[in-house]
Amino acid sequence: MGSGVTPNAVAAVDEARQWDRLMQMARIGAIPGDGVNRACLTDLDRQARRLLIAWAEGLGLGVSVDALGNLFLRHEGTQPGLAPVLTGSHMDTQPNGGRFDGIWGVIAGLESVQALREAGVATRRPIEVVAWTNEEGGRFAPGCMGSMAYAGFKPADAWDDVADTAGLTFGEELRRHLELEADLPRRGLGVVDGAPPFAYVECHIEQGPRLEAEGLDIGVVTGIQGSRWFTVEINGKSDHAGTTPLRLRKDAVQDMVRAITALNALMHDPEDVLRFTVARIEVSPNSSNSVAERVRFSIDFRHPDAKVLTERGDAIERVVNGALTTCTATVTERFHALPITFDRLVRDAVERAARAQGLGTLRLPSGAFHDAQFMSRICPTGMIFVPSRAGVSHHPSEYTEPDQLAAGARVLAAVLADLANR
Ligand code: HGY
Ligand code: MN
Ligand code: MN
Repeated sequence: MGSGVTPNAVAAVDEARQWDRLMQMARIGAIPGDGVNRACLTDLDRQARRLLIAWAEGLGLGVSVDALGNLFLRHEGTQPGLAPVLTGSHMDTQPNGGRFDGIWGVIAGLESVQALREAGVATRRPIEVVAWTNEEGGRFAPGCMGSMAYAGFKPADAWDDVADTAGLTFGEELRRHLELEADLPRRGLGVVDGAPPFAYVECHIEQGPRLEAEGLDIGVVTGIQGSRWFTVEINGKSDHAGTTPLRLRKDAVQDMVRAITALNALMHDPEDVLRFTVARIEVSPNSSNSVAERVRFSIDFRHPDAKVLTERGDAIERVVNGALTTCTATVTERFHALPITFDRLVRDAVERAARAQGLGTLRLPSGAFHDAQFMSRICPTGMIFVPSRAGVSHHPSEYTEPDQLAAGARVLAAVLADLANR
């Protein structure tokens, strides 16, 4: 494709329009401190999706939903039968989340497609903007359910029995969600029902400090580190806190402390590359004067080296059981995403587009996981990062400047025009 049209599309990206859409989305589930709490498959999630659909329909994009609730907005190509280029991210947030994680990737996709259409840039391939279901895994663990199912990594019903803290299951909530969106055209599920896309490119905030620290504009993401999630359930016996001698207790909380202490030793890394987090703990009966009979705690373990991820992750169950003194434990793996390296095709297209626009680029891996981790199994995939203020994310103070977000969308517009004309 001649480079003559791409500058028009790049110029057609509208910073104020993109920012206004992001701020409208941020009002759906707004929490104090400029944060957002918008869990997947909730009324807030559906409200945000309806707003996005209204914008897309206003542009003449085709709207459809698949069996996992993944939402697609299609810009038709001059050769509709060709495999499309996909771009997008997720709309669900952490419970104490920010205004940009995920949702910017979806809004940037819409903005870039709108810019291409306004600039009259025809593309051979269709372009589809996608909003993946449940990337965060906050309400229903694990994350990336929509993209994992789309990429054939797990069967569509793999998580039907996963329950949220209210006892509602993912399967029930997904069925209800699809009924409430029954007016939207349905489509098959990714590679389960059809061919893979030609390529996938995802815009996302960096969620780290490097672009800001180095004064650079665009992260050319080289890959994503591996992640493994586990749930550890420890079972003991409830007793009266005032009358039961400690030597007779089966105290699940005390054994949890021993297990986490032993896991900290297993996960010790003087180079501080390894990431080990326990952040969700449920105690039963959760009463200050009854000895705990059961606890459940989460493990989020990450590392860029598959060997470390495998060896230390596989040791978790042995280390937990070795630490217990009076209780028993069950260790269940919930999520297993190996480290991935992005394909050169998309990575180089991102770097070329950013440099052509005079933007400073940095090649870097992602510490956060993304839907792109699973899309990279089925098609050439890459990501575009923009700076995060102080590297903060998964917090209401998450922030990226309007002009930084516009620069990311301009790179995306050029990359989409490039890939969709190959
Ligand atoms: O947890 C993650 O890495 C992503 O931000 N959901
Ligand atoms: Mn995200
Ligand atoms: Mn996130």
